[in-house]
Amino acid sequence: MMSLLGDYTSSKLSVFPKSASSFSGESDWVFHFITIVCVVFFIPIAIALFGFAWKYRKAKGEPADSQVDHNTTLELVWSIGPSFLLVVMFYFGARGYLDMRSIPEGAYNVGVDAYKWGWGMNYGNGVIHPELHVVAGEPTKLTMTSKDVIHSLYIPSFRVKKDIVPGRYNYIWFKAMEPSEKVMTDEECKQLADKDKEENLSWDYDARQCTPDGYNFYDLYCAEYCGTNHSEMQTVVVAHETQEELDAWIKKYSSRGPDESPAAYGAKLYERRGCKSCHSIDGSRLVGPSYKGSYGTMRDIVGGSQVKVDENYIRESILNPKAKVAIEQGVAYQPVMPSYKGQLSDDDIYSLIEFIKSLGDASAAEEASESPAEEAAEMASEEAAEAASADAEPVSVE
Ligand code: HEC
Ligand SMILES: [Cu+2]
Repeated sequence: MMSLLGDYTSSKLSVFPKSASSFSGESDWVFHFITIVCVVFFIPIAIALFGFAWKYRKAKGEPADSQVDHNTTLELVWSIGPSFLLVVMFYFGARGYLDMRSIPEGAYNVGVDAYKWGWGMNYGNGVIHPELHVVAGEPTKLTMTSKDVIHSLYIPSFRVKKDIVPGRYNYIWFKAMEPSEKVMTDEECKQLADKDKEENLSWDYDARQCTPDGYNFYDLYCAEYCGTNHSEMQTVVVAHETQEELDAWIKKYSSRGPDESPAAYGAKLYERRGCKSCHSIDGSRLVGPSYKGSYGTMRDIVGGSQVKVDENYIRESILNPKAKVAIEQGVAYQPVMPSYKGQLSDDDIYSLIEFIKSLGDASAAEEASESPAEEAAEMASEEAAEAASADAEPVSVE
């Protein structure tokens, strides 16, 4: 479960989260102005309504008499007077809207990929991470697409919200005004992350109120109901002080470290790239099958045949999930997994496969019990099968 609320002000009186973008001052001002005007008109009108109803009431049974009369001056005053207020509201509303619609030249561009149920922020060069990182004081433009249904990106403290519609690009821009603070040292973060790993937990943004890199954050939500786990479609925004700091952060996530094992990096991708929201590693059935102990087993697929969960099947499942749709205990899964074609490098896929293997490998146990002769025979037939499948269907990643 996730709930963020990293950006609410400590003041108990404040209705809104922190005002943290170049839009939020004016947006709040217009909102308060309209609210106050409405209240100022509503109260005297309501009082007059009840007052006159009381004053001119008739006793029961008495016939109503017609009172067709009017006061031209009075009617002109209460019609023309408030229309000036409407023009003022329109002016400020339209000005704010146009400002939000015109993206400044040279804005820092981040791609946003929304899917059921998570976010992939694309920083270019294959770096995709669920957190949105930007530079404070500089305009940022988000180019947003959806893999499946309509989502909506909403950053309350920046006062920006925009629907993300499948099949087209939608844009949004903002300028974060206040950099996020580094509230935890790298050392502390590492200790917590190691502890999480031991206990098989993921980073708790809510309890710690900071990111795994130690920054406090602004909340980012999906604001368009998009299915079962819509309420968990949340992530965080971090505003860095300088472009250099942001670049350093991006670099940190750019690829597998030189000493990092593929399985360990695969575990990170599993969290970062959203596999986690649909696949468990403890055997429980979520939206998709659990990875636990699945490697090397036989999987029933829609259409009536079976397939061995091996490197090729996993790779195909990641690049073209609808090619073979899994069935478990007689119940087929909904084919809702998005394709990761062009989004994961070969090394990423390799790392994910090694990660899945590390969660239990049925074929390793099986092989160990086989006699050398059997093993040789199997290897020969496997090679033949591999050669055949390579001819039939080359899998490409761009
Ligand atoms: C929106 C939910 C969703 C997300 C996100 C998702 N998957 Fe899936 N995945 C499924 C479903 C549902 C199936 C079963 C249906 C099918 O085979 O298409 C599946 C099947 C698979 C399979 C075949 C598993 C088996 O045992 O038969 C693999 C492997 C897989 N996914 C890997 C991944 C990886 C790796 C990621 C992240 C990079 C990922 N999935 C992200 C929903 C998801
Ligand atoms: Cu959504």
